Amino acid sequence: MHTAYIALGSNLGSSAGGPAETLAAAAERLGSLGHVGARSSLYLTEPVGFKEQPHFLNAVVALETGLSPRSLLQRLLALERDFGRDRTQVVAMGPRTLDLDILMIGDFVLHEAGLDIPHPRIADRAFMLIPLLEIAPGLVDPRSRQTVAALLAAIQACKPSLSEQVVRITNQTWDTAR
Ligand code: PH2
Ligand code: MG
Ligand code: MG
Repeated sequence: MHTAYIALGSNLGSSAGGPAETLAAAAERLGSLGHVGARSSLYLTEPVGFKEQPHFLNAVVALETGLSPRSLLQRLLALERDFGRDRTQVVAMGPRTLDLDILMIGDFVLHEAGLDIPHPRIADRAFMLIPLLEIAPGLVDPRSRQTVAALLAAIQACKPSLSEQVVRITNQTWDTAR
């Protein structure tokens, strides 16, 4: 068994409803891949990369799973498709109904086709680090060997406006399922 940390993101509605309902339904479906443990709060976040798109909702959940990294990835991609993710018309970094990214899984460090673990951009992305810090404050990134708190402090040092870009929100649908 490994503990995987999965980042959830959405800025378009799906069959489940708006982004908040989509993330809540997706978190529930993650239960079919293992045991969902801690769930972060929901965060309203400024789009990173491609700016001309709606704000995102982001969160991170811990998943205890016996799946291998590759199997977990396949299952996450299938879940994304179930929530209407369309990878045929991709704007890089563009809007999506559901994005499920493996941030870390156990102590794996992998650089394989389509499977880069820990997430290759985690150290630049406050929308991943802030919710991850909330649920796993002592976690160490096995690639950089830095704590999540140290990675976040490094971003904060050059981007003091970060707290405006990643805002914790309350949402009944998400919070009642936590
Ligand atoms: N995902 C991206 C690109 N940009 N920005 C925010 N705020 N949240 C995301 O989840 C996100 C993004 C590509 O996966
Ligand atoms: Mg993704
Ligand atoms: Mg992503």
